[in-house]
Amino acid sequence: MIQTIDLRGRTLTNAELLALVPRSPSDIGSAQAAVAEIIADVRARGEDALFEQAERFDRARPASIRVPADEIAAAERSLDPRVREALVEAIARVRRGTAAQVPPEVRTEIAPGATIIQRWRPVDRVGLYVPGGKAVYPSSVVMNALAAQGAGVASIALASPAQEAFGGSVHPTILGAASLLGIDEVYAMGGAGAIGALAYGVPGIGLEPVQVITGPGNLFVATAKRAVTGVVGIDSEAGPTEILVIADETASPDLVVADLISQAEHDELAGAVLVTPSASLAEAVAARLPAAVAGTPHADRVRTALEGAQSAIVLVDDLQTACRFSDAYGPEHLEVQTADPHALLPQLSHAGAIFLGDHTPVSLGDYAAGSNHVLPTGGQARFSAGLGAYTFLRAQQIVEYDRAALQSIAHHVVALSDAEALPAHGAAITARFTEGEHPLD
Ligand code: HSO
Ligand code: ZN
Repeated sequence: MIQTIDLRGRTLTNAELLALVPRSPSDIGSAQAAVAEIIADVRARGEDALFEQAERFDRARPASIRVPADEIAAAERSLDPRVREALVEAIARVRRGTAAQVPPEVRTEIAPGATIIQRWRPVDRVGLYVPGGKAVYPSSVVMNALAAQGAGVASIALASPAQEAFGGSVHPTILGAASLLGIDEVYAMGGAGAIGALAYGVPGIGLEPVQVITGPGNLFVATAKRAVTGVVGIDSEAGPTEILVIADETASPDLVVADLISQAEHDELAGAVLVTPSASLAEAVAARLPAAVAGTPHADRVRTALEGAQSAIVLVDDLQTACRFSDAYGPEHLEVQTADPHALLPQLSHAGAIFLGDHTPVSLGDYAAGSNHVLPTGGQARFSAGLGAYTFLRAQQIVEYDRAALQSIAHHVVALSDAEALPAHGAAITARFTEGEHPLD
């Protein structure tokens, strides 16, 4: 049911490893033209375009695009008490984890009388996108909102597709989670149109443009986020979820099977990869997968994901090669189930999040570990981080020199400004001193 890639006995360069990584290509380019049209329509016709798009793409007729505040509050009261309690606990844990992500202000004395302060400022307003497709993810509301709130973002707008099953409004569990997080600005809009509306604003309904848009979504959402980048900042272009497990002979095949299936459950395109030097573990996992898949509620989806080109059991010579393979892949989620998981950490650089040991499955992180579950997919972990308070923060340097400090560096600035044929730069320095104390004397 799952392909095996046998790399044993082969010495591979990083480029060769990369070529062997089981992953389906992203086809973000394919939706560009359609997405540009959808966004242009929202900019031109505002709410009317959003109503039309809700009908066309979500087969839903929202009574209004902005969800009324009393509906959001009512949704919180109607939350299943078990779900409410779990959300409250998840919120508390992720809030604590997020607080640790805010870097402190640092003051550096470069020379006597010369200081630079580096401080971190949040953006003013952000847009959170919560998908409404195959599954409803109140946990994603928690992850996105807390990262922004932890950064100190003052204004949050949430967008989620209109759902016909709920009178054309946003799914009540999403609304309930939003209310628990103190979010009262919610819009029943989805897909590329929603991203355009957040980026450019919709004056007719009082939707002010945001500065950063985050959150997962389908191909159209990812394409739209790319299209508005530059107008706003984005977290990353979220693709199908993926899990890579590095395991040795000490790992439990049943736990590995359970964890691979857990993420394959998201999507037919989800990727699940086991990398191991243990032939017996590989065999045991391959042997147990079919029955375990058959017994899982979303068996068809899981089977498609595991049979796809993006999933594999990869046999390697040793754990060191397993780490090299993982770094070449750059997984969204990396689990390490080995005798000494900590020993591998120095060799693991490119992963959205790393889950260590037998008792830290990815699904814990999906909901309630205290970490964030919005993580870079498709190899983006090689150059970007998961969502955190820092996603909404900008570093800012505050520079202050006193007179003596400026005087002592002045001749160097003048020399460099002369070298660049920008003498007015130097003149702005010398203008601050009288002839007798001329900095070049
Ligand atoms: N594993 C998903 C997040 C999620 N799982 C939400 C369950 N609900 C992407 O990291
Ligand atoms: Zn998940």
